[in-house]
Amino acid sequence: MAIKFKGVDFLEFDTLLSDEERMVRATTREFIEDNLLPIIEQCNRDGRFPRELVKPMGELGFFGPTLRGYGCAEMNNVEYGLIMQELERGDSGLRSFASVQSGLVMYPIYAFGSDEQKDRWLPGMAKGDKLGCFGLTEPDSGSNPGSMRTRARREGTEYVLSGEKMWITSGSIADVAVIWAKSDEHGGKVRGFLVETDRPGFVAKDIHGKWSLRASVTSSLSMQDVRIPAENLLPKSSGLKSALMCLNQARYGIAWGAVGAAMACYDCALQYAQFRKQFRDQPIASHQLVQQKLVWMINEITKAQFMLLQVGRLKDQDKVRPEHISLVKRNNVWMALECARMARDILGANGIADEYPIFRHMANLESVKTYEGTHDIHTLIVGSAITGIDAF
Ligand code: TGC
Ligand code: FAD
Repeated sequence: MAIKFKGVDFLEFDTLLSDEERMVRATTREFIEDNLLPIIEQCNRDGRFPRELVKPMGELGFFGPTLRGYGCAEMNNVEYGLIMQELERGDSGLRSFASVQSGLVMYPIYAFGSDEQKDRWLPGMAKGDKLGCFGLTEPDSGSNPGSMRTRARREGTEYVLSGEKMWITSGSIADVAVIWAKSDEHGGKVRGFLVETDRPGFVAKDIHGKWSLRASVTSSLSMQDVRIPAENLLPKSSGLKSALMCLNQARYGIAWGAVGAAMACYDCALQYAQFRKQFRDQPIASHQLVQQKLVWMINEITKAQFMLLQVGRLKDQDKVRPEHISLVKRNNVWMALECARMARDILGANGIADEYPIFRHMANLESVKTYEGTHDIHTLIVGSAITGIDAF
């Protein structure tokens, strides 16, 4: 039944893209179709991250694609977004990996790191030779990271880090962790630290039993008096704001990625509805209620595409504000989850089988709705921007 994916473009969105942007999307799409789609259902069943794809992704320039130098691909933000869209059309887990590597590890090293730190880490990370993770969330500190307990104290030429981080993507496969901690030396202000994961006292343990993002590694990190050289402080990080600036990069990519997951669900449901017959030997696509669901999906996917393009162009001009990114993260992940639920419904019983990608996307999107700021936290960020009143 499966017909090759041709993209979703109801309103000639593609006419607003450059040849290069379309080419980056085509390359990523081909990579996912050739390399991820044939194995993803088994990875999801086994709870296995397809690590063998990391190096080829590095060769294609998928890591840190908007950074300048250090072997990065120097793309614009729409190209970056289109990569994330195509990765997540495959699986949110692979997009998650790329979000963390690019937006949450390479970006802070690039933006807040010393020249030595950039030279040491960025070229290897761009190639996929070195992997990173980002430790902000703690067992008792999720939506409100300012309440974190992890501490860094200065002892001579070293910092000593202690604390627990929770729900950390790529935690146990990372070579380096970007750890956010309150630094005694800086009056308890939050600072970023680069912690090599083979340091004594650093332990990463995987979280098992996930119903969502099964093809992604999620870990807890424990740090007991982990000693790092003083030069591992990210020198230009300053306060929680620096950590939140990293989130802007990753949230932006998630907003594009969610559209990829929505497209996968829409495309599958459309094909199924044209093929599956019920009542009078007619395809179920001939029923008005089924059409209504498909129209809802194409309508919302189309709106999301145009919002993203505007946010991407603003980002390229350095005019994007955090609340713009919150608006698209919030809207697009919600929209994708609704598409997944409607698509699952259209497939009837087949909607729960992993012969089709829909239930996997639906389960993944439940995490995507929560991480990088929950749906409701993004509501409050936009609410604060338009009213001038924080309601956290
Ligand atoms: P607040 O006082 O509002 O802000 C502190 C300072 O930061 C500034 N700021 C931002 N700057 C840049 N970008 C942003 N997005 C910013 N948001 C706030 C703010 O202007 C202020 O600056 P200044 O100069 O006045 O000091 O701080 P708050 O503690 O009240 O926090 C507000 C809130 C709720 C918005 C924030 O805490 C938040 O975003 N919470 C959500 C936490 C979150 O998103 N965690 C994500 C963890 S990482 C993750 O989930 C990775 S998943 C990866 C994957 O697998 O894909
Ligand atoms: P809580 O903050 O406890 O929120 C629970 C509920 O309360 C939510 O519905 C929330 O919206 C609501 N709520 C909280 N405060 C308010 C308020 N003021 N007003 C209204 N409602 C409120 N973190 C990292 O640092 N690095 C990672 O790599 C990472 N990867 C992740 C991967 C996965 C698969 C998952 C699931 C999470 C990951 N996270 C990561 C953690 C993620 O960022 C947090 O789960 C998220 O920020 C929410 O925190 P919490 O789970 O503690 O929920």
